[in-house]
Amino acid sequence: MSIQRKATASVTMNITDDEIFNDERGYTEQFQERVLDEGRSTSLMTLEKAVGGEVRVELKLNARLESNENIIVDGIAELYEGVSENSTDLDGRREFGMVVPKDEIITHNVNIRNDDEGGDHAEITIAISNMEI
Ligand SMILES: [Ca+2]
Ligand SMILES: [Ca+2]
Ligand SMILES: [Ca+2]
Repeated sequence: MSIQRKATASVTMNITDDEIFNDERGYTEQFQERVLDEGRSTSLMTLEKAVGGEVRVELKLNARLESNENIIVDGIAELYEGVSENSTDLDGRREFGMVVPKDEIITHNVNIRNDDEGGDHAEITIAISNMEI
């Protein structure tokens, strides 16, 4: 019998589109719940938010349940900035990992910046739980 656990992800995202006078700000949050089967990588969340006509932040979280019942989370956050919110100019990228032991909740903060041109930034808070089904 293979192991199954329930993962929940609760994410908040604060984004700032830097401007000379008044910065433009945006906020979003999302909650997701997924049943994980041992050994198989599963998409836990994708979240995208655009702000101020120029900035877009994308977050992807994947989760895998190990045989010791730890949940391993791999995440990628990307900040795009250009002449529209659909810009494909990637100006900042963060990869990160989390280990969430059985019956625990782990929180991780990701700060992403416009590394190429400065100014714009986003703060992301990610809480993942590893629960019984
Ligand atoms: Ca701007
Ligand atoms: Ca703007
Ligand atoms: Ca740019």
